[in-house]
Amino acid sequence: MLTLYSWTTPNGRKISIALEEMGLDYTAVPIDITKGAQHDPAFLAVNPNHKIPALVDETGAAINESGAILLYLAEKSGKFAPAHGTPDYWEMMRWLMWQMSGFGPMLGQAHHFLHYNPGLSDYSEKRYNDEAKRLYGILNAHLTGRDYILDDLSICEFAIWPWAARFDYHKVDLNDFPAVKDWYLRLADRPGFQRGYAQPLDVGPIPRPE
Ligand SMILES: N[C@@H](CCC(=O)N[C@@H](CS)C(=O)NCC(=O)O)C(=O)O
Repeated sequence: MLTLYSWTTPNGRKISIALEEMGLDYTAVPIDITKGAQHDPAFLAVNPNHKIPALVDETGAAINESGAILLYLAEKSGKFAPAHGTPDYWEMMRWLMWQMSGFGPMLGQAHHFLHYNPGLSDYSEKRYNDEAKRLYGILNAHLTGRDYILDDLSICEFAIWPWAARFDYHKVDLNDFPAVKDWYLRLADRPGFQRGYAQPLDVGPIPRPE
């Protein structure tokens, strides 16, 4: 049994989507970061970094950092990752690191300035919206003519898709990135993505671009 500590955010949904698609048994424990639950001593015993997601396996593993959790789950399930050390494995790692260092932190900054604190800094709004669009351009070029980031569905989708689901927060029109839009909507129709999106709480349907 696995215990996922999470909230209704992109980094949390990465893991619940992965767990659903992998068919692994888990319990989702809500950590309401809007009320400061990430600072509770009981949660800090699981993740001293004060952030969701965190995963505890009954085998004794306790992991934080969503990229590390995805790699752990791919290894545990034997699914959604190419064989270790192959060129495809490193292609997967390249996209996972791209998400963890760019298409996550930069979009998070865009959310801070464009969605949660609009009007505070024109400079910052432009800087992070421009960077969000640059990153979508990279993803769009890669996905043009392909169904998935790798040859098949992989943990790269679990890492990247939940951030694209916040397109409204970073003020990106998916119609400007047609290959990303097709990929996004195809994944949004998967029952595993829908179940994972609704964890640890169901806050409404997956957003769809007009
Ligand atoms: N690099 C971390 C980032 C985790 C993260 O930023 N989590 C956010 C929610 S998406 C959080 O817990 N924020 C609460 C806070 O910063 O106090 C990961 O990928 O797991």
